[in-house]
Amino acid sequence: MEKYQPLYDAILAGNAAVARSTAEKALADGVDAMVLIQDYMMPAMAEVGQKFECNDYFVPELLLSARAMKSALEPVRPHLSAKNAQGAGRVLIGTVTGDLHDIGKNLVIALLEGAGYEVLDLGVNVQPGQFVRKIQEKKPQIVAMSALLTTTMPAMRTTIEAIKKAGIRDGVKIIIGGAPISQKYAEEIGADGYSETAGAAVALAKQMMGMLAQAKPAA
Ligand code: B1M
Repeated sequence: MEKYQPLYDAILAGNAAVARSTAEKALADGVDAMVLIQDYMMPAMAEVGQKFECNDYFVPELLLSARAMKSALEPVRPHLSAKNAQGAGRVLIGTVTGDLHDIGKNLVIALLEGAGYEVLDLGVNVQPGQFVRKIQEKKPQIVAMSALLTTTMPAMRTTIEAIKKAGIRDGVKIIIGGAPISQKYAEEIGADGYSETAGAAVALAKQMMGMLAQAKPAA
């Protein structure tokens, strides 16, 4: 798989054009989309994070690498979705208020769509009221929240409280994730589930859909 090392290198170097063209070439060569994400794209972002921690990279480099990652993900996404049936359920997702990180969220979206979920993406910096209004309007079965900063984690609790206050908590399952989040934190704030990775979010969504089906009164 050394052949696609330029994809890793391009994300690390923040070269969006090369990241995209290498991903396209790999897909055309028949490389599995999940292999590209798991073996090249995610490890590259992990190294970007390490470089930031060592003061080797600063915010401008992070922004360039994030742009390269997004650029590579664009051609990869349809290859995840095409394989699976639609109709698994509807998920509303967003990065919580104050938080601009969206790479992890976008991977969660790509994998959920690949598993047949309809995903409504609210984007980043999503205020609790926006979650509430969209739940009322779109009636998703699952609400997913992402947070990457320890300072924005509490916005997940605030959002759950706003959903409760609006009287719509019982109609949805709430799942959360992001680097600083844990199962313990999910339990503490009253979320229904936590997943450490984007891949695990798919299994979690399936579990949530099963719980909703069981909770339905018999006709
Ligand atoms: Co930021 N940043 N950042 N950053 N950034 C981190 C998170 C940080 C850990 C870096 C560090 O110091 N080591 C640190 C947070 C420290 C803390 O909170 N304790 C940090 C900081 C401090 C900041 C700023 C404050 C920096 C500054 O301005 N001085 C600032 C804050 C801006 C804001 O949000 N208000 C900031 C800004 C940025 C950029 C905008 C430059 C850029 C983001 C660009 C973008 O997303 N479009 C950025 C980046 C790139 C990072 C790092 C380097 C990489 C994050 C990433 O994309 N990882 C990050 C360091 C790191 O993570 N090592 C860092 C790859 C991605 C695939 O992983 O997002 O964890 P991740 O997602 C995983 C799982 O967590 C999970 O699935 C994904 C794949 O398996 N997952 C979910 C995520 N969401 C989920 C939701 C689910 C389920 C699973 O729902 C059910």
